[in-house]
Amino acid sequence: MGHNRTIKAGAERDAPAFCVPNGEKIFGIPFVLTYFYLTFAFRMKTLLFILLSSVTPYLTRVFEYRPAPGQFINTIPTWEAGDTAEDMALKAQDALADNEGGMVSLGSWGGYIVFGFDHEIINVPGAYDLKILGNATYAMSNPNDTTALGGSSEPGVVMVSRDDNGNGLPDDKWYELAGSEESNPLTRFKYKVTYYRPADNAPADQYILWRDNEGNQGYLPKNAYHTQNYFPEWISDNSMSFTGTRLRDNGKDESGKGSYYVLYCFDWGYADNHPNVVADYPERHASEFDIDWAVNSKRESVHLPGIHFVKVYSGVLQVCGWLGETSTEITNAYDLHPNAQPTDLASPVKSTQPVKIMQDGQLVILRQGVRYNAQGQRL
Ligand SMILES: [Ca+2]
Ligand SMILES: [Ca+2]
Ligand SMILES: [Ca+2]
Repeated sequence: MGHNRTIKAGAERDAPAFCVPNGEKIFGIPFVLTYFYLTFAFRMKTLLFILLSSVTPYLTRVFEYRPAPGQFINTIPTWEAGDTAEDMALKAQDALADNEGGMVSLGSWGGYIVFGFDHEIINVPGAYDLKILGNATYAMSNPNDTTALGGSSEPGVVMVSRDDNGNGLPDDKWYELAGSEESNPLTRFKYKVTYYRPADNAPADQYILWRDNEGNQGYLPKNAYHTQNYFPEWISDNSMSFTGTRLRDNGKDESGKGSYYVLYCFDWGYADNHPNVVADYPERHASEFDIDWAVNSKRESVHLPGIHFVKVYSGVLQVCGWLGETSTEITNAYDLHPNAQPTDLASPVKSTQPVKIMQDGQLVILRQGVRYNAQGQRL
């Protein structure tokens, strides 16, 4: 066939295979026309893809909701007698999916939610890819007039996963997104906490016992505002364990007498950390995440072409007086560029190159989870 002969001839001439002599025909059609048709068809396919990809940018499914104990557990969302873990995941989904705008509380440190989207969120190079909304606010006033941003920041650690085996389920490898506390010496990796079911007559200030893998222990107190059980009712075991990254305590009693706590924001890279919209500081990209922040369990940067699943867990283990334990809340999440197309569908490969990201208008180089500026100085 002319088509094959043309390619061979082209190869022998050490020229591009589609370099067809003037007047030659492919499938009986003049080459120039064929080229035009192919280009047209390709553009139509692209157009069709965009028209047919009626994806919603918002999260569509909650696969798992496993909060740690806390003052909003069994109420946000509400547990009703007989509800199982699956029922509670569905309730969380009803609250969050498809831009519903409800809220889910993750309880104390480690408590988590796993949700997904109806499409792959593409890791657009050099761009933020995902936004996660919570209920953090900045403090209206701070008696100590500090310039640090704070208020009700309850940072949650974000993990991402790609549906590599294509079964639609989050049973693939997970990667944490390394945020601003990645190189903080107070950040504890591979941390583990176990919470114990309280006795019916447990005192309010020693309500839920926790023990960690470093030999520490403490209690989550019960407060007067929330009188329901704080241990998830649908969990039949007498303890719950969680593992992950524990971020340093961010709460401070600025009144000195326990009446006014400020929970300070970390710079970037955590959910429920900054307000969802920071109109005065659009460059802050509050609550936005770049898939290129992903690190593996050795805290080495990895490149993911895209993700389907997100896990968020409460990242701080602290109790702030009458405010109670710090717990991440989630209200929504969405793809920042839902019409992006997959351009690189290769399996995740460990990046040997440093990742370059833009942060607040500055070039930041992320190398094995550590941030450097353009001059190579550690940030
Ligand atoms: Ca990106
Ligand atoms: Ca899967
Ligand atoms: Ca919160």
